[in-house]
Amino acid sequence: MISIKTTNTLYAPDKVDVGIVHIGLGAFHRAHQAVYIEKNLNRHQGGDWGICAVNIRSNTQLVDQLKANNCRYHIAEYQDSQNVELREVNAIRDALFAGTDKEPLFEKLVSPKTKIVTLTVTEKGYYLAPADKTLRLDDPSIQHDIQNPTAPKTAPGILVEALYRRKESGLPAFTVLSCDNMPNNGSLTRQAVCGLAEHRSTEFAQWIQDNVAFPSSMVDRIVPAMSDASRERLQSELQCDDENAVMCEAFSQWVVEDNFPQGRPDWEEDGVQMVADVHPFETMKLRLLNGSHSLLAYVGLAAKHQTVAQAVADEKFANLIRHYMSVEASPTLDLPEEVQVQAYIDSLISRFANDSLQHQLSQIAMDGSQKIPQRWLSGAEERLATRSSLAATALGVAAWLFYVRGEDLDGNKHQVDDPMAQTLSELHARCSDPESLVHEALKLNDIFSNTLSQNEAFSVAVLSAYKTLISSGVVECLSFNNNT
Ligand code: CS2
Repeated sequence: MISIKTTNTLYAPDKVDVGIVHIGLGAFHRAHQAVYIEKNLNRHQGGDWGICAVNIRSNTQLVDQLKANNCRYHIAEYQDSQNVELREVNAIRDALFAGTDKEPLFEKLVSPKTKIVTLTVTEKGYYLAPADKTLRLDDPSIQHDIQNPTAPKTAPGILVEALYRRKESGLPAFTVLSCDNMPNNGSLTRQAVCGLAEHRSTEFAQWIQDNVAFPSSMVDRIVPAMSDASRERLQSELQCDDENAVMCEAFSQWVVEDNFPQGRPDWEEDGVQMVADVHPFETMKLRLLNGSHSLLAYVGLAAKHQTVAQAVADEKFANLIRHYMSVEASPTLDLPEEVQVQAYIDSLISRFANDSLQHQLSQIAMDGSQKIPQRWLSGAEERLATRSSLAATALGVAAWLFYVRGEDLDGNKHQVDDPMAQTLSELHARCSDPESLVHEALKLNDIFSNTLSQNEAFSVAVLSAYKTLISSGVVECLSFNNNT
């Protein structure tokens, strides 16, 4: 018998003011930041930290559906398949699709009431080169925003124009809070925004440097993309008839650098960890959780697993990520004493095993070129500097390289969803033998740093894993000893 706990909104939504504009209205935002704000509004029985959530590229439909429901929706938080909390959320007070006409969005961004702008635009939405994190001036959208600064397309371009208008109106800047999976996401956002603002004027870029706070944050909650099957399940299992509902795990964590000159919700009362330095938490989460996710995705898909839970139920895969986390990734982390890394690893394995979530490996496999540098490669550099083994990481890189070929070992084709998909497909077309393929791939300096590209031990390890993978199959690649 499934146990369902129901939590309802305790405030009058229509009386809540908007103090936060969020760019990137997807399932993650609805299940993570919006839930923290919901708890805050519940505790205060209202207030002025409601959210205006915006999409700038896709998903008009979600915006329309939300608005049709006065932005009310539900979150189903699955502890496991038998224990669920069904939460009503009204924290999003307005939703916008800012496609070609961005003026309604600028109206919100320039409102004196807007104190914070939060972002979940994914790694590629910052237009920073994955390896060295410089602004991608060669990208057509960035070029567009340089040529048309008052009608920008990208998130950094929108922030630049909004900050420009605020400055011109004599309004204080808002605080920009990135909630994407990148190390030092605050500094990186600053880099993207200031890099673009430089093209407007050096003086304005300096004004941003001096006046805008870009705190970093680490966000964590496993929120698979919703599908028809998950919607049907919510309907039949929880009688939740809400087309905007989101299903996720019960666990949630948010670690935020406490730097909000224009004020902020008293998030610490809602379980948010407000800290001076997010970096150790972010690196741990990226290398352990996200690093394991990507490993399960590319290696797991090669073995025809579909979901994270399915992959970790396979002992060989549980062993692979245990080895990767304990032997290869943990030694690269510089953690505060109180963090128990082994307990964190154990908790990750049990979160991955939550089979209610049906978290598709193909979803995690998206945008690999943007994800693997911070998940695997910066740790790999540290391992190589101390001549330490990195067989699981190298297997990950080999399996990723195999995945971006767009065809599995049996000749079945799949779509490669990645901003570098074309480059990667051309690479496969050009290099038919593993030696030249690995050699050329590691020269892609958008992904691999010079240090990695030139490291002999790294290319030997990736090549050896790649050859085993294509000649003998995945299982042959999976004999790891966790004590080495
Ligand atoms: C995942 C993340 O899709 C992915 O790349 O690794 O979305 C992951 O589920 C979240 O970061 C968990 O907090």
